Amino acid sequence: MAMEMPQSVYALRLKNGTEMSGNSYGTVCVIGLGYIGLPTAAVLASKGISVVGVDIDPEIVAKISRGEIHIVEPDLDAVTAIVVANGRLRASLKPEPADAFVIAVPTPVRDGKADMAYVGAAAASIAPFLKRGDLIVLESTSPPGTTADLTRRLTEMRPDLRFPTENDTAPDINVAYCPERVMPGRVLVELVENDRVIGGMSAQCSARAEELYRSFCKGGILLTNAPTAEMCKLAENSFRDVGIAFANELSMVCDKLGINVWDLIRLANHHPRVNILQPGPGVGGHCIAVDPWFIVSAAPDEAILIRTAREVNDSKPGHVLAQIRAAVAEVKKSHSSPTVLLLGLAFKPDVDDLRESPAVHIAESAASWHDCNVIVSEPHITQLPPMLRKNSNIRLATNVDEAIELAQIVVMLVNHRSYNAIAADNLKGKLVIDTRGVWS
Ligand code: SAJ
Repeated sequence: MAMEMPQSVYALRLKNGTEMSGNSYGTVCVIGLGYIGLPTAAVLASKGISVVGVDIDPEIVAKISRGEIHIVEPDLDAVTAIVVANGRLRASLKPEPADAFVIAVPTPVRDGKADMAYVGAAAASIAPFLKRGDLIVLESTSPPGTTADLTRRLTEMRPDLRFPTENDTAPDINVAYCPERVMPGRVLVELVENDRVIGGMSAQCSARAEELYRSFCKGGILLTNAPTAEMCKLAENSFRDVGIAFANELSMVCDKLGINVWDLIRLANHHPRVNILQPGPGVGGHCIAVDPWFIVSAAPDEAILIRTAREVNDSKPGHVLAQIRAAVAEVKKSHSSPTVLLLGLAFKPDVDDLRESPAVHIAESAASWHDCNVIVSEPHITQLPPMLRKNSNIRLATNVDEAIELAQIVVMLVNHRSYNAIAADNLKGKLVIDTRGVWS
């Protein structure tokens, strides 16, 4: 069967696997081959740049070296296979000398604070390979001041090189911050089409970084300083978190008042200046549920709304659990052991990513009650994640229609496209808790 060329590959105008970028970066080393690093490495390689992708996980390195990928992202498999086969992308456990280094490692939040250990380790790993004229770009979501800290640490590790300072306009090494802003599920399209914000440690650093991103980015490239670029990313995700918190709070208010929140939002959004987002079971993923805390920890007395929005969104799974609990109590009046079907585990529709997913949290708590059976449906996985394997009263559905037949309580947690096929008739006589407004 002929391989259909994905749309985003067309968008890259890939010819025979590569298209020469024409800039001064012949080699780029990308540190971290996760949800951002791997697509960035593959897209750079597709522009004819020789890319070494570095990861500390030997399995990831082995997989990419075979031209395969370890994450689910539309079209990334095809692009990676091409650039690995033509030798433009190599995966390695160790960095190598390059003209530019792009750092895309995780910055998890622990106890409300950003854990910058992976960024520190990435800096230490590239320090021995730096030479005059090199560019370093940090893409990991980071608290304001991180790029300056990174520069200070590198200055200590490589005293033989001149790093950028406010007064040094022509340093040996250029350092900039350029946040990733792509949406999982649309990464290849958005990497190429979205605007980018670049904050250099100096104007020269910004200009050098702009040159790199121009090689693949068709969107606008907006130059600023490093702390503004760092804060820009945090502000974008906090803006969305606050918007979702408003929708989630409305849903809880409406539940109390007996008003259909979905009808309400539909009607209110007819106002030309109102655009309320959608309530759900809570906010998940590694970005929106995390990044606002970086602002809160940088300015705890000022970031009141941002903190409250996080708390509202974090409280939503508890609200859904209380609804399920009430439904179980109702069904127990006629069944000794009710069956609850939870539809969806991913953190949002049509992705396989279970990270920080409110649906997982809801499933974990429901399974610990022991007075009901829990069936979980998630079309993107073949076995339950480890935290859901602890209890014997929870299992993964193999067929969603059969699971609906068995259940007295059906909870819509993630509106995956495949659930559109569920016939409304099959839900007759069930207690339905619809956190996404699919049937409401
Ligand atoms: N959600 C709702 N209601 C909505 C929209 C989303 O409950 O109306 C929930 C989703 O179900 C999910 C969570 O919010 O649990 C986050 O999903 P999302 O689709 O809003 O965002 P992410 O986390 O996939 O990607 C975000 C994007 N940021 C913004 O839209 C401002 C993306 O552009 C960023 O690159 C990404 O974070 C990131 O990496 O920071």
